[in-house]
Amino acid sequence: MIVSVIGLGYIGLPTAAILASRGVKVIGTDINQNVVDIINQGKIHIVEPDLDILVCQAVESGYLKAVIEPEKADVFMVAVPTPFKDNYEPDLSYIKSAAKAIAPLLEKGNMVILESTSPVGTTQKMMRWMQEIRPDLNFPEFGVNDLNADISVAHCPERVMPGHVVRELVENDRIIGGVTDQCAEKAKDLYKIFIESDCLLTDCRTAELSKLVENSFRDVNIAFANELSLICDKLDIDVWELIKLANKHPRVNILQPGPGVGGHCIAVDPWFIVNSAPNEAKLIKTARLVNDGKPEFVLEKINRAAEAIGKNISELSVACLGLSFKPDIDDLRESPALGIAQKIAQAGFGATFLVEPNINNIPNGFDGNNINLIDLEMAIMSSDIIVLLVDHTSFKFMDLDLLAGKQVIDTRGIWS
Ligand code: SAJ
Repeated sequence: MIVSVIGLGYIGLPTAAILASRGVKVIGTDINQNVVDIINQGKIHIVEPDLDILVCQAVESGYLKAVIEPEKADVFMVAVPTPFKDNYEPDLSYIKSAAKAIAPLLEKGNMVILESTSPVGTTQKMMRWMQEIRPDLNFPEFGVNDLNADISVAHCPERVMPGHVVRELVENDRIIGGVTDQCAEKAKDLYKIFIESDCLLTDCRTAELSKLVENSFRDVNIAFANELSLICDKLDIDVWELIKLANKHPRVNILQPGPGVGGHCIAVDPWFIVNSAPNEAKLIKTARLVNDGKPEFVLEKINRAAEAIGKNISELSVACLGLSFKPDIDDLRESPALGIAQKIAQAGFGATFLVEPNINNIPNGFDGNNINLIDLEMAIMSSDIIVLLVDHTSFKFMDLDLLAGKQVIDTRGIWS
């Protein structure tokens, strides 16, 4: 069996490497020549624990190779991005391109699996895009088992947590949503090659919504914590102590407030539900707005800290600790920490010191004077205002005496 994985990013590459490690021949495709070259050297272009070893072994053993154009295979797995457009409408253009690239290669008996997180109905749309190019092939109809169908199509959304991808790919239960029951059964046979836990069969529409609901559930719960942080600020109560106490109740489990919600999943996926059911998804939409409003609140706190010092802001320096969207990774996508740091850099302070242990250069999008990427201790010693934006491990264990006499805004509650 040959498996073609389209898109060698945070999900496609680990999936390709795990399959290859189980003795499946995998052809990974990516539109970025640089990514293809790096992988073919047995290296990786992202930061993810243990993935480097897995990819190195997969390439050296000859079971994984990367190419720029898809080639013939028995199974095609699509793991491309599904961002949203300016108006929060889903952008399915990457899936459409993948479908158009796969369609000419399809042969009777092939299977196509959509792994990308997608709005309800996308798997069927992907199938229609392929059918338009290949009217000679008999694609299945949603919910109708057909022994004469030439192609199997399913949606098997990924659910792995960045930072734990290699372990979670194998250990997490997996939802397998077929266009028909037959498609789901066939997809299960593939996933059982590397999944050690349950493969849960359903239809592709339910699978699509399940993935969106999982991330919306988390978003709504983080929004609850973020709203509490605003309430506590107004009532002068320590939100971290409050949550710790409330969580002692056997049926209460409040998440942690922060500077907002980032990443390419939780900050994006709930909009796909809002977009498809705008009148019904009221709570989900409000949660998104609460979480997206949190960076403004942090910026307001920084202004108040500057006022408390009583100097002109051009005479003050600010240290921004952390830029990534969550701890101990280099991923800056949709990062509220990055957005806040960029706004601070433009605000007219004398200097902005950035501390991000997981990157080596100042990212794009920083305008303003005197912006420096430096180490933690130096940044704190050189700054009047310290803004903790990401709970990186190294920040948790720093010498807190360094903070004496500084204005400190700890958006993650790690020093309280
Ligand atoms: N965050 C908080 N407070 C918390 C927990 C998280 O502010 O108590 C923030 C984080 O700082 C970060 C954002 O939320 O900015 C998202 O981080 P995360 O760790 O909650 O989730 P992701 O985006 O890394 O991964 C999620 C996971 N989904 C769920 O836990 C339901 C993962 O399992 C999914 O596979 C992934 O999205 C995805 O790819 O969809």
